[in-house]
Amino acid sequence: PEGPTPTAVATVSQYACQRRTTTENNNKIFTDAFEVLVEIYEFNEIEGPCLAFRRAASVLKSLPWAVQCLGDTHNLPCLGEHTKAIMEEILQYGRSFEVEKILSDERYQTLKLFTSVFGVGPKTAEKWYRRGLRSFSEILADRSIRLNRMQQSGFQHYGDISRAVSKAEALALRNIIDEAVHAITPDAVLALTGGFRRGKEFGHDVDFIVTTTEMGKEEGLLPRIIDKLTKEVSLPLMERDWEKGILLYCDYQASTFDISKLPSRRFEAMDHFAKCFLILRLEDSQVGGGLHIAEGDIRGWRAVRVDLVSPPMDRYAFALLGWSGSRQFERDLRRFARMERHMLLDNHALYDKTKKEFLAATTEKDIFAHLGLEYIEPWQRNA
Ligand code: TTP
Ligand code: MN
Ligand code: MN
Ligand code: MN
Repeated sequence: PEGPTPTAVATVSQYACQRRTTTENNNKIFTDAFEVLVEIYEFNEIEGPCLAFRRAASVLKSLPWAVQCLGDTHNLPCLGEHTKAIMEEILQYGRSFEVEKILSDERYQTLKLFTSVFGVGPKTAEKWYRRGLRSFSEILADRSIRLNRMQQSGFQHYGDISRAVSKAEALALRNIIDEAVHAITPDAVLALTGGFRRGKEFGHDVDFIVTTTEMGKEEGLLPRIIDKLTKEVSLPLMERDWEKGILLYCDYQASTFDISKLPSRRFEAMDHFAKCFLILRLEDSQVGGGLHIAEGDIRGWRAVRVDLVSPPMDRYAFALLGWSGSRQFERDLRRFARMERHMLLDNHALYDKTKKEFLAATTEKDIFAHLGLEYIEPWQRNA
């Protein structure tokens, strides 16, 4: 095969933020297997191996070549005994028996199914599994289960929101939101972030940062956008099948941001910016090239998950870096900052523990420079 060989490649860092990882994955047969193991360890709340397989998958994703034999991996970081045993199985038999056993396990399958519903996390899925529930129809028929509003929407729009969002759909949504925010304030700033900023062709949702160039004016911006989307109708009255606007679901969380707080050490903790988790109705006519829906679907619209986050402008670079992902890239940025630089990084700020001061940034490049890291472009952050 063409392309670089293992020996032609320089040392691979243990940190994803020191690797360039595009959407092209040359080692999918291994990383798909690792991702199943990550899931099952997550369901079982076993952190160590979960992290180990996440890191291993991330290292293999960064390689511009495919691993052909275990010998190819001897210079690579983050590949432990268990990881190599799985890789060996795959190299030898084309599949891993340990992974296949998990895939055919009823508990794994059920938890995977239940957590695929918007608003259902591993805890709830486990609770339902323990009650003996195995399917959506059993959940929906169980009178003792009270679904929250998020889960109700999750079931209501399950078909649509479990279907991938295309880049064309993401761009159509950008136009809709762009129009809404600029009608509210001419100095609005809107940025597509998340997976689509990293160059992905498909995503599970569409993520945006919305703010204003004038500091403080971003307060109240999300409620005004939400209000506008509630009133917005995409079809003439006669043709609408709902009396509602394009806003099908909205969970708004007001800002709890405190400028004086040190960056959080817990990555999984959410940031403190105002944000909303939405489900929007997107019309076929709004998407260049049409909706990404099933053949034979004649509704002419689909539901899409959209996240909006609204940081104050002086936090923009940190929010953009934090919301561009990937999650593994973010984890390793923070770990690198802490372990290698004695600094604390999160979606709000960068703090130097040695100098006991916050480091200002107006661009992502400023943050990489403060950390003494080579700049990694968004499309190289698919760790
Ligand atoms: P996601 O939208 O979950 O993931 P993604 O866009 O990388 O991939 P997908 O195509 O599946 O949607 O999250 C995007 C980034 O946002 C991710 O790096 C984590 C970050 N994020 C926060 O920092 N805080 C939050 O509260 C949430 C929900 C996400
Ligand atoms: Mn996303
Ligand atoms: Mn995701
Ligand atoms: Mn998201």
